[in-house]
Amino acid sequence: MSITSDDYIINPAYNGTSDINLLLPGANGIPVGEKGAVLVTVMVNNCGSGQTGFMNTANASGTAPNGATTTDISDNGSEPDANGNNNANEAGENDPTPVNFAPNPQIGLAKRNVKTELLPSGAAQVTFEFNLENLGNVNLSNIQITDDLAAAFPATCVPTVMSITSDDYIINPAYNGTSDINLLLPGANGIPVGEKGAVLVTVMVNNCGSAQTSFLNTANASGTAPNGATTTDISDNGSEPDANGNNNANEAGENDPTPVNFAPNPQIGLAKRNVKTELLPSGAAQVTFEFNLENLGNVNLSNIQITDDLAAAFPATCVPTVMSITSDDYIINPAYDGTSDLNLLLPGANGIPVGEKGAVLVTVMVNNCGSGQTRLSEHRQCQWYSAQRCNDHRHF
Ligand SMILES: [Ca+2]
Ligand SMILES: [Ca+2]
Ligand SMILES: [Ca+2]
Ligand SMILES: [Ca+2]
Repeated sequence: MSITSDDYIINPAYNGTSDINLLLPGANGIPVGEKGAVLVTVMVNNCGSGQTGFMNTANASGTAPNGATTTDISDNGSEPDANGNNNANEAGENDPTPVNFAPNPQIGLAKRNVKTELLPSGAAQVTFEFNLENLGNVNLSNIQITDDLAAAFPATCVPTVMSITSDDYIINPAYNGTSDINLLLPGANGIPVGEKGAVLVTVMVNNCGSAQTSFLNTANASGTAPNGATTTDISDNGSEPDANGNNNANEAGENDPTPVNFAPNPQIGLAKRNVKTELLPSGAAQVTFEFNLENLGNVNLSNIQITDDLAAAFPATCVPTVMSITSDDYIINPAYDGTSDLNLLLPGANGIPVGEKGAVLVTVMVNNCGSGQTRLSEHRQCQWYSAQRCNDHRHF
């Protein structure tokens, strides 16, 4: 049992029976419009099996400068004045707070397709994340997740489990998704009230054939309450087992299958950032750009290239000169000058695997943009460019 508050001086003698004051008498005030909270934890013993439902209210009081007293009967929840009329002591806002000791075992499971990678061999490597949660009011033992890969990837597909890992549970090393569909070691795992845990599974799928590219897949969770009752759930797609937050994950809209698709989907993504612009006393400007490349699709990409036309970026009379081009991730093109050779990467020399990222840094010296100018300014630069260019180069 405990009583704490960040806002008030609590009454350490509060025991809820002979002393029912939560706050130290005469020691606390509350300014207009302010709020404050008190947290009480109570251990309740010996209720017996016939007594499981309880209703409960608390009372508040305070004194005004003119000596008038104001009181309120608590409302259920965290909002004293739900209708916002500055009167909390009215019908609909004095409702008791229910407490229930009836065991309510509730397990929830979500299944997410983290990554699908199509390999040159024609096989696909699929990674799933399973998120398990105890949504009930009793600890669960003997918890299990089952996922039938033969049902998920039917003949002629041949699924093979490449890895199964968890930071939270003891996994079943014999899981193969076909003859043994238990992800967790049977009898070895439990989950306390309110806790969550995850399991990651990577599966290699071979031999599906070109006609079979779209799959739907569900997993199942189960656990045992202290009274021996069992709770089960069908997985929902994504990482949240109980999207509507009602502590019941096994309902319509929360048992949806997880899609997997083997149709090739090449997707490259590029971002360009102005890391630094340095205006030199000479009137030249030194500009550093960072290019971030990402493989957002499900196939590895070869022959990747980034082009950047500096003559278009900095038109006459500007003279852009590449000072440096570097990358920790790719073989750069040492001949890149941004005018006659626009390729940042050495042609034919670079690839990017599914889900990977990489960066290139380029520093450019820009001279001679305007006669009679000793420094470039954004304002002046914008006068020279068309409106579109001006927006594009606002960083310059
Ligand atoms: Ca009200
Ligand atoms: Ca009230
Ligand atoms: Ca729900
Ligand atoms: Ca569900």
